[in-house]
Amino acid sequence: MPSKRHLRRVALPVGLGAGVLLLAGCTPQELNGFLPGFMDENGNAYAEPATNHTDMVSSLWVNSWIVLLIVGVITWGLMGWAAIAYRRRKGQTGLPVQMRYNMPIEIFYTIIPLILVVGFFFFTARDQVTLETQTENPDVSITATGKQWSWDFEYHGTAADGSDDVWTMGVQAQPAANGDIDQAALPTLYLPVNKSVKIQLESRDVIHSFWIIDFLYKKDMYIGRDNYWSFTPTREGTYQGKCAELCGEYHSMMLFNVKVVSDAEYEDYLASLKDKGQTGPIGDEYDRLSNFPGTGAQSSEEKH
Ligand SMILES: [Cu+2]
Repeated sequence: MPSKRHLRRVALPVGLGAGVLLLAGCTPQELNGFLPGFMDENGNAYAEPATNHTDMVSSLWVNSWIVLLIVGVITWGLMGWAAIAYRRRKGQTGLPVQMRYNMPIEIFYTIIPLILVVGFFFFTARDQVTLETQTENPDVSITATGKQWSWDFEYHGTAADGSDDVWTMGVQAQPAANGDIDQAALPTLYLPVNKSVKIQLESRDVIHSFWIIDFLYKKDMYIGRDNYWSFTPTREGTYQGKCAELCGEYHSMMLFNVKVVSDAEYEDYLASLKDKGQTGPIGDEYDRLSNFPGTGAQSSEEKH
C-alpha cells in the first residue's frame, strides 16, 4: 500500500495533468465561460474575436468564475468536513463546546472577503473604463434609434447638417404562422471590419437597450439623454441583435442583424441606400412622443 507521503507527491502532478487534459478537451465556448461568439457552428474557435473588447470581457468573466469556484470549493469542503467531523455521536447530550472571540478566525473571514470584493471591484472598474472610453474621431459614426418595436440606423457623412447621411428605418419582425422569422426582412446594421465605430444610442419613445449578443455588450437607449458605444468590430460575419429592455407588447420582435463586412462592401451598401434616396438626417421628427403638447419638441411641420 502506498504511503501517505507518496500519495501526496503524486497528487499534484496528476491533478495538474488532469486539469490540462480537461482544458484540452474543452470547446472554445466552454473555455470562454459559455459566452457566445467564440465558436463557429462546426465547434471551431474563430481566429479573430468579434470586437476589440470581447477577449477582455471573456477574461473578466472566466477569471471571476475561477476565483469564485476556488472559494466555493474550499468553503463547501470545510462545511462538509465540519458537519462530519463534529457530528453528534452516540451518547452525546447538551450543547457542544461553544467557541467565541477567536481572533485569528475573525480576522481571516473579514480580510479574505474584503480582498475578494476589492479585487472584483478593481478589475471590473478597470475593464469598464476601457469599454466606456469613447472614440473622439471614429472612422464610422452612426446613430441607432430604438422605437417600439424596431430600429432606425443613420450613417453619418461629413456634412455638418447631415445632408449626406444615409439611413434605414426598420419595422418589427413579423413571424410566420409557425413562428419562423424571415431574417432578411430584419433591420440590418452594416459595419466595416477593423474600423473604429462610434454609435450614438437614442430612443423615440420608451427605454430600449441596444444589444449585439456576440459583442458581449449592451447599452440602454433613453429619451433626453444619449448614450454612446465605441468599439472596433474585428471579424466579418453576421451577428444577431435584439432589444434587451422590456419595452412593450412586441419587445420580443424588436430584432436586428449586424453585418460586419469589408470596407468595399460597406461603401457599396451606403451607396445603395443613397441610390434609394434614403439620405439626409432622420431626427426627432419621427419621435412618437413629440406630438404630445407640453413635451417641448417641435412637430414635424415646424421643423421642415
Ligand atoms: Cu425595445
